Amino acid sequence: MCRTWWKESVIYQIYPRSFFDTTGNGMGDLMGIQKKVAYIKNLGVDMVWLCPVYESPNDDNGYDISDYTKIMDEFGGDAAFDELLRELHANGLKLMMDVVFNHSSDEHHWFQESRKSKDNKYRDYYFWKEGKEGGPPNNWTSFFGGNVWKYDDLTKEYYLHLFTEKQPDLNWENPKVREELKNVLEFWLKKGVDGFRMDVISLISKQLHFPDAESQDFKEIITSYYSNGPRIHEFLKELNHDVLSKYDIVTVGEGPGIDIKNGPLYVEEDRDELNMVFHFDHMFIDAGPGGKYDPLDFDFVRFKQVFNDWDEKLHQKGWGSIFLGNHDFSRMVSRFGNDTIYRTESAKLLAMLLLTLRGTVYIYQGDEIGMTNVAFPTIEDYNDVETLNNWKEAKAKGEDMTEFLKIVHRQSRDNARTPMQWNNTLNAGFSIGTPWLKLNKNYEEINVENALNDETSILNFYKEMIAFRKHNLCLVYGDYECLDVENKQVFAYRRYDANDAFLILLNFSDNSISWHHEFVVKDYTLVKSNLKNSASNFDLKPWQAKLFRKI
Ligand code: ISL
Repeated sequence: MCRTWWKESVIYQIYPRSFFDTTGNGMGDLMGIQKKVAYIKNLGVDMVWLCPVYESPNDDNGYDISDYTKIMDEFGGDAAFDELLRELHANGLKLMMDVVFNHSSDEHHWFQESRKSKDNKYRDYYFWKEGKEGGPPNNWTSFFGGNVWKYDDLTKEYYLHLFTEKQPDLNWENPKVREELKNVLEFWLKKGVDGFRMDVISLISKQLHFPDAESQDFKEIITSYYSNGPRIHEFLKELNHDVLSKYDIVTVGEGPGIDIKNGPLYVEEDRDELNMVFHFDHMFIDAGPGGKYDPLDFDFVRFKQVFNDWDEKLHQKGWGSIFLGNHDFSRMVSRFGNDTIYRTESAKLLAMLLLTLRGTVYIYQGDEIGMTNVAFPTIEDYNDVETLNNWKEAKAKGEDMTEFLKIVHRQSRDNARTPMQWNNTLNAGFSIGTPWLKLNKNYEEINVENALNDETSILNFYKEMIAFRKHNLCLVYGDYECLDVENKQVFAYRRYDANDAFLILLNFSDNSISWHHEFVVKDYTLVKSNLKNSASNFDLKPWQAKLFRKI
């Protein structure tokens, strides 16, 4: 395994709108991130991933871009970006941009032109089709509800949008589109950015005959119809060859429909496509046939199996990305931990999991202080387009909306988007204006200032674990072996190389347990735990995490 900076990196994901507001308009901005560079640096991370900051009408909070080379004014505009990049670099931090190339905004001038007439030179930048039997060209449903085809009266044709109707899909079949997007990458690379996260990159190549979907299961529809289209790898190789390979950068492709079979094809080193992918096998583990708003119980053994399978598949020629939360999912401590009586313990346990697996580690803002899900009392308090569309659909179907609100509490993307909790003053110190999304009321207790002042805080545990990983490259590159896979309570694994060996025991439950295995306690010495005064044995209290080194 050859050493590479991005394999050893810990990446901190920022959702700018919710990070820190310096202008008082209730929305975070780039100047706010700049003010917090010292905080980020102090965590010990190497790189910042910025969710989209470009010009956008914000139908999907920036994932609908109307100008790929301009920074949104509300975030501080181009000058604020240049300043932030300079400040990050001056502090030895790298920057990863989020590029949304599967679709643009309908307010992008390419689409504005494309709509105008069938012979407009931008027409083929998007997918336009005639209807079928008085309806849309096929029966596909959008990620955010409703049919994926929107009728446009002007030219009496439908255009494709896999997400909202304000996010028309770009036509990668058109070489001009590919050239435009390569120029966008070059534009940011020339400014000095250090990498890209590529939004829904698995969807860019379409099945051009647009067959009707013959399944009711949304996961199955994504895999069989929307993702991994016939030219996906050709398109990625072209991007790599023409642009990416010329720079010392990192790339991570996000992708619904990326699974254990096709995932390696995106990232194996000799294929020259991407460095890593974000797959969702663990993140959609509790999604039923209807998607995440049709939730299932959490299957812990399956959860472990996902990490095992991916490690096994990628370890020779590829590289994984390790994450448990982002701006699209509920808070990780509320999902995988216990966010009530064991919040601190379980948040630290999850930190230990993240920072002892093989792969590049991604930490989402606020998880380092154990921020939790929020339960707003009414749907009017929610902002996320996915949440609101699912609500409308459920209502139209006559579902019990009191029950549905409980699903919203559990699954809404707004759980992860409430403003960052800096201190216990007005609006958690996030903004002096009215925040664009309400805060989680628990900010009086859960906030950065408290965490910095408490040496036993979740934040300080993250710092310790990040530093420990950096000093023990065995935790980055060493082999991974899961032990006792069928155990319904404990995630147990070894990391080892020629010089070192670690044993990690994580009790994912509210009950104590004595872990039994052929390993002998006296061969191991305890080096880290999330509880004070932990004994160097295999007994685990509720949500206890222990990391041992082999003597
Ligand atoms: O958010 C999801 C589940 O709640 C996913 O289905 C998500 O829509 C999918 O993973 C794609 O996410 C990315 O592209 C979307 C954007 O809304 C997300 O924020 C982004 O991460 C469309 O650009």
